[in-house]
Amino acid sequence: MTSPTPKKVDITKPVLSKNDALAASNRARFANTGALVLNMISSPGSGKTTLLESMGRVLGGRLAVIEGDVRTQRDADRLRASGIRADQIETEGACHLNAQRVAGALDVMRFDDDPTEILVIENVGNLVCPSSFDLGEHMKLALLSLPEGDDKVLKYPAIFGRIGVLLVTKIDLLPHLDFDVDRVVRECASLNDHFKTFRLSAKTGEGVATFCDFLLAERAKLAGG
Ligand SMILES: Nc1nc2c(ncn2[C@@H]2O[C@H](COP(=O)(O)OP(=O)(O)OP(=O)(O)O)[C@@H](O)[C@H]2O)c(=O)[nH]1
Ligand SMILES: [Mg+2]
Repeated sequence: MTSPTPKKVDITKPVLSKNDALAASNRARFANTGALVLNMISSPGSGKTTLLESMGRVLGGRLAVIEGDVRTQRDADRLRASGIRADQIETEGACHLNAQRVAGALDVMRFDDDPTEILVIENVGNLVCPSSFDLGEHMKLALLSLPEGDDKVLKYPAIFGRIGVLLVTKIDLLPHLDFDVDRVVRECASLNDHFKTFRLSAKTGEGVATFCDFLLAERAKLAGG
């Protein structure tokens, strides 16, 4: 007697559909306040928090941040020390944020009554897991920093295929590293036909104001302006 062929059950499906429902509820909250919301994704250490500190110098009180890390409040502490409204989610082991944890952070921040114009959700440092989880954001953006190497886009197609913005960061290091920015943009364009690229340095501030202007213009479009 032959044993029946085992049926494949995709256990990620119910998790993702529950997440999608909660993401839709977050999206409705974002629509109510008119804030532009970004899901910021990259490898650990590529410069997400440093860029947010630099953006805070340009955007002032228009910027708020939800931080995601496996452990510690370090990133939110850094941002608050530079005067940016921030709340920290500690995932206690999970390699990505989910819509439910973001909803909790929105409550803590009293986001619905808040004047935030740009809300950035800094995801857990990881180029794989965060790409599958909708948080209700308007746009995913990925950082790729020069020290990581210019071959990464095609190795991590799920995220680079879904982004609205590609930030090539730590551009101040270009004279010291072999990094072909055009290759990165070309390979991203082979996966994605709707992203914009910015080259910037959070350290020198190069490109940061231009990027912030773009975000404010995107927010104005949401408001029909
Ligand atoms: N040269 C240079 N260094 C940078 C730049 N941005 C960040 N760094 C450095 O990169 C390191 C990591 O920066 P973080 O901002 O903590 O990186 P992160 O992506 O937030 O890291 P995780 O939250 O751990 O994922 C720090 O030592 C920063 O000083 C930059 O534009 N140029
Ligand atoms: Mg960080």
